[in-house]
Amino acid sequence: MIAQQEIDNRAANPTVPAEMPTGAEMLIQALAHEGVDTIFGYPGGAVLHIYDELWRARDRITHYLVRHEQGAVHMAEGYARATGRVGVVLVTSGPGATNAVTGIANAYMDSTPIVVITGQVPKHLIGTDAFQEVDTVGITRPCVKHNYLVREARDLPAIVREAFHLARSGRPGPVVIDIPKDVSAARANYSRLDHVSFPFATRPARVDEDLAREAVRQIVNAKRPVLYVGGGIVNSGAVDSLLSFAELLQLPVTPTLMGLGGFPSSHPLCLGMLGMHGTYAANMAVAESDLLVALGVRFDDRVTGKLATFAPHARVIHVDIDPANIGKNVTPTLALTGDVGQVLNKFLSTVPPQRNEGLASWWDQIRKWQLSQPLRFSGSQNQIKPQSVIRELHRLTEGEALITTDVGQHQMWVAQFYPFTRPRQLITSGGLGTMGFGLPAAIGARLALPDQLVVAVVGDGGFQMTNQELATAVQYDLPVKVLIMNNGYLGMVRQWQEMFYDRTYSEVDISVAPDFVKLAEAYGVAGFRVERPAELHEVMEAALRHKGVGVIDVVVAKEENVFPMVPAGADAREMITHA
Ligand SMILES: Cc1ncc(C[n+]2csc(CCOP(=O)(O)OP(=O)(O)O)c2C)c(N)n1
Repeated sequence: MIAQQEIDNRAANPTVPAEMPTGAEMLIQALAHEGVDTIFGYPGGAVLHIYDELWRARDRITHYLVRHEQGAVHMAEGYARATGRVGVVLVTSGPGATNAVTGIANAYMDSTPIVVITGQVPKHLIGTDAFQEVDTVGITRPCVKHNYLVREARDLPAIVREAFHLARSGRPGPVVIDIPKDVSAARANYSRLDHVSFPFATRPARVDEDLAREAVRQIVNAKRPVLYVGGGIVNSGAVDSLLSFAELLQLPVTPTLMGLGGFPSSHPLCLGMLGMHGTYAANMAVAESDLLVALGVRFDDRVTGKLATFAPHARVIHVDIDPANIGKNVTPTLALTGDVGQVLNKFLSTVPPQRNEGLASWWDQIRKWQLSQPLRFSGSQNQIKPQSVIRELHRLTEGEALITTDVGQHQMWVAQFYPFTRPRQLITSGGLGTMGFGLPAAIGARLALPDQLVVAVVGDGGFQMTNQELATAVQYDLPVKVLIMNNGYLGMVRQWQEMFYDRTYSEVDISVAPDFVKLAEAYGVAGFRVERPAELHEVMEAALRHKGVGVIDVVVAKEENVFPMVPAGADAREMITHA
């Protein structure tokens, strides 16, 4: 009997000799050539040739079989963000591709380098509403750096090369390669491409000397400067340069959610996170600053609030690698397009020996804001306060854990109460705000960093979106810990309803939920539960010490709110500091 692959081969190109490699073989070769040893994926009809080939390459490339394609992409994101390497995903056509879209959009918003390979129906069926056909290139176009529909097997090596280059260069992001089934079956000449010239290739632009000198002049002369730093600091590896620059000029620093860990939270120059749930001091400093130095940020609305009154007295210097970010939301008075690490190094070499008289009065003012409105919460004897759970987590892990989160109140409490000290220590869904991100991202991060304690802090809502990936963690012995902040509500939505919709709790009660300890046990995972404040320390300690995968269900106060809060679209000075 002729194998299906051979039938497809012949159909694809009857004249090509059988000894030439198939598209699937070329794909695997090209991936190996990129140094890929890890793929997260889920098989299906359109990728059978590729899976067949992958099986033969299993000593070089390990495939991690997930339980849902969204999980595969988040795992690749966790893997990429923990290491800076490109994460790789393989899924089938149609529903496989559409299930992956949330992850792709998430990676796009958070500038995470991943390559997603999707199967497609054979070329001659494209456009016929074939079984499991979907226009993957069309659907993903707005949320990828680039995507390809591969028409000829012989193009695969160059496309893979270029896709990896695009994913990791400039502002990193997702790239999709859509491969029709007949293309993965077709035979063609394989040429290892060491010297592909990329039409998109962007040579890192040299930092403009004059602009850099002018920027430093403005910074040195500013009376109320603030460094507003984002994920670009982490992606560029600019952490040391940022620290040196801030210390040299004694500049206050406020990181975004994506920038947390890009500057040590415990450093005296650090004002804490800014934005909707940022610290009072950070938001006031930005509101009163005369010079905002924006480094690797994109002026997200969760940071700026009402644009018209954002940093109203400030000149703005914006440094970003992506020219599309410059002037998108806020028009800078001085812009430098380029790698933020290189720009900071240029700044460092440009700082003149004479400075202004110093920032003593600015720092006095900032310290007053810090003292008047520190991050705080009221304790309780009989209810576990969610903020205290994060504090306890910080204590027990000595501040060293790599934390991933879902999206919601728990995510903001992590950002507020777990002081991150190193880049890539917090992996969270910032731009898209994807519930269900935490567990799969933790699995990917743990795989990349086998000696690292990885804790996914999740909501009881978000956990139920991807909890099936516990099976993946068990199958591959990736002992992540899942800390569920269980408030029985879609907490962040409930908070908005309490504050802005007259306490109309419309469709946020999720108290009908599985017993999370039993659910964990059903997956062969150790389950722990904490219901009283007095047990918190002991149970969490035991759970974190547990060698395998662990789920800790912490039953927290149901109606706690995240403060401070700048209401959406409001001026930072309209911040609500407490209930
Ligand atoms: C996939 C998805 N759907 C809906 C939302 C809107 N949303 C934002 S936060 C939130 C509540 C999250 O509840 P939970 O996971 O229990 O976390 P909590 O806020 O209680 O900490 C919702 C529904 C979202 N961010 N992502």
